Amino acid sequence: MDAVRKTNITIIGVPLHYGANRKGVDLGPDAIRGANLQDRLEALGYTIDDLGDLQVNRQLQPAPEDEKLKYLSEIARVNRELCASVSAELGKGRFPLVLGGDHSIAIGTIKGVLQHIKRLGVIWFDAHTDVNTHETTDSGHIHGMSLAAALGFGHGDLTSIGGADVKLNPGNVVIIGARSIDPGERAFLKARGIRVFTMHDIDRDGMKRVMEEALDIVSNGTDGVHLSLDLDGMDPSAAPGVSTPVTGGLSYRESHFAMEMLFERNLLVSAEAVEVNPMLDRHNKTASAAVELIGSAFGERIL
Ligand code: 4U7
Ligand code: MN
Ligand code: MN
Ligand code: MN
Repeated sequence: MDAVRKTNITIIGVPLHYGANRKGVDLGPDAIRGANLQDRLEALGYTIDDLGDLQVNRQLQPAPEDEKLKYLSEIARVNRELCASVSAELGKGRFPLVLGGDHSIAIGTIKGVLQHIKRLGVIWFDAHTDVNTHETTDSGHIHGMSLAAALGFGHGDLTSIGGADVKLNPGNVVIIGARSIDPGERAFLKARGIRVFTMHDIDRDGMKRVMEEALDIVSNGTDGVHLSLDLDGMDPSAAPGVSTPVTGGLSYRESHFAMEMLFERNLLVSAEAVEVNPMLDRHNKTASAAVELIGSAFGERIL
């Protein structure tokens, strides 16, 4: 492991909502910035460069209801740009911190990181597992397909981003907080042997044991870890402003404790916070939770 604690962070906003097919999540990057992300990280001693937002076409015609890859071409285009930007920042020795937008942007982020770190571990914090493909999806929403695409499964326009042979190893991925898994996803996760820590596991074993095991898995035989933080992993009482809330989620403190344990192991090389939807939020609570969780992952302490 040579994942250093990088002190130079680059913020990249991706105001994309097409993967969720729901307005509002495109306002996520500014809501997160507005919750004082930069000040908070600077107070921890990091140097921040905010590149602003990638351009997203705002005028697309509505996708047909039965379309299984809604807004594929715009999502693929934005993700290719994101992949290039993330890769360029890592190439300069900086830490990419990507602000979503819906979770489809994980494809571009992860493919960009993989350009530099071939053996990459991933912590996928989420109520969902996002391993649908156009063959298994009901909704046709690409934010439910992003982990599959980063593993090399799904439509070629998604899997080819950053190179079709550039992909995650399923043995280096853990999902934490899952409680809504589609039948096709269940089969996928079983077939690929992906370790899923469901809410049941967390209830039974506690976050401490779950994170110890999760961190062992993502650090074993890897050269760095990416954090993909879908705010809907938290319980809707702590993070109400998300595109697809699911009851029975991680508490505020469980989520923070997971981030604090992650910081203690000094594994992170990149991170993203996604699915913050200010139009469904109350008092910017979810954007604030995102900033607070990022703070913990970067070393904030209570005392
Ligand atoms: B998110 C879903 F059917 N599985 O595919 C789907 F439940 O990035 C939800 O985790 C996907 O928020 C949620 O549409 C994607 C659904
Ligand atoms: Mn997700
Ligand atoms: Mn989710
Ligand atoms: Mn969601």
